[in-house]
Amino acid sequence: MSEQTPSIFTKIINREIPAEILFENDRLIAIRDIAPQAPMHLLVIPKSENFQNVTELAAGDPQLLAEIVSTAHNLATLHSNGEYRLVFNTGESAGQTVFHVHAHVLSGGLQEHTLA
Ligand code: IU
Repeated sequence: MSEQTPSIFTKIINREIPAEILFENDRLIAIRDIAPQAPMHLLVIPKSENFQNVTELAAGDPQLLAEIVSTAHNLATLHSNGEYRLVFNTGESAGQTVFHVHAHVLSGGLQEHTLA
């Protein structure tokens, strides 16, 4: 998938594309990944389209990055055993397909090499 505006995630936030939404506040949304790579595979997504990847997010809004981590913890506690892997694919060669920053939150019976 190439870059697009609005992004696929903005369309989900705007309810133009369906998704299973597990959490939402004014700054973030969390959905189930449609192609799960683990028994629990969620995406935590800032609503802002200002950041394409985690490097930009960490530099531009570190508090929002911290909120992603606490949201991942809370959802892994609610929907799994509280232990989780957090993955930010950054760049096409690293597997990033949607250039609207998002964290993969994987939990429960992970495969050794699962990188989302
Ligand atoms: P990536 O890190 O940019 O490759 O992650 C994009 C993810 O978005 C990928 O795991 C897809 O399965 C997922 N996804 C989704 O959950 N719902 C959608 O409608 C679309 C992609 I399109």
